Amino acid sequence: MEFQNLIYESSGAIAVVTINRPKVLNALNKAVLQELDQAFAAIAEMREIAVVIVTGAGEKSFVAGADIAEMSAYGIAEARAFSRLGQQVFNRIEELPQPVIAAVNGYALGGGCELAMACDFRIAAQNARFGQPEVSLGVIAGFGGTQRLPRLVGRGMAAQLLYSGDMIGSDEALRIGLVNKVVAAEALMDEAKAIAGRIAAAGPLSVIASKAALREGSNMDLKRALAYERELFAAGFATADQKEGMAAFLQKRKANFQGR
Ligand code: CO8
Repeated sequence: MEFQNLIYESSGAIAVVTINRPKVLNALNKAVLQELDQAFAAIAEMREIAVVIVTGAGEKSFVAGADIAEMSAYGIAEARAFSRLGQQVFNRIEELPQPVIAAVNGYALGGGCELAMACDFRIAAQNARFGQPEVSLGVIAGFGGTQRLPRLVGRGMAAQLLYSGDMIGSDEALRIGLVNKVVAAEALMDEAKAIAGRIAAAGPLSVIASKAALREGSNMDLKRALAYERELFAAGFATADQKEGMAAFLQKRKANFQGR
């Protein structure tokens, strides 16, 4: 796939989507959001891709937010449409069947932090910085930050970050559960690919069902969520992968999953 503002690469079952506007620290304008929307719509149909990694071009920034230059002249209607577009794209990432890992290689501010939070989990470089600085621009987070941040780090910490605009470093992000792991900047992509490789080696239908249970269940009460999990669990027993996975265990060999 060819884009103006993104780089799409794949190797085996792992795809890497790189936001590529390094001169403006990979700020998200409408064009980038539209391309992300196209890229993830296409990846959703690619059965050969098991995992996606999202990162930013350059050494300094993952994504330093929505494009302030583009937004500065917006009126209410354009702001609402921009927020809707960003939310739609990030929902698409959250609803992508395959897992998405954010490899956060520097600033993840505003819309950048929101993009990282729409991914399934986050691995950060030591120099990563996170924050929702919208209040310092006279606006609020509008690509899901007020909703995904408290779900990830709890309401108290989300309130502090959203009201103060404070930036936090990677160690604090690890401490509050915003990221799963912090590694040296030069090791970031290798680490993300190593985790992606382990996911890609698992039963693909099981990974897709686990993501669906995690995502859909978090929007349900526990009783309904457990019923949903039960149905997905039972459906697994209609697959060839279940037969293969359990036979491989009993025969003390590595499973060869077919994704059916
Ligand atoms: N938008 C546009 N341009 C940007 C952005 C951005 N978010 N961030 C950086 N840039 C540009 C700078 O203007 C600069 O351009 P130029 O070289 O032409 O002057 C270039 O990138 C390099 O940036 P700096 O010179 O500022 O680099 P520093 O190392 O000095 O500082 C910072 C790095 C701290 C990251 C700084 O650039 C910064 O504070 N950036 C803005 C961060 C921010 O406030 N992000 C939140 C944006 S708002 C948002 O994301 C809202 C999302 C929801 C929208 C809702 C719909 C309406």
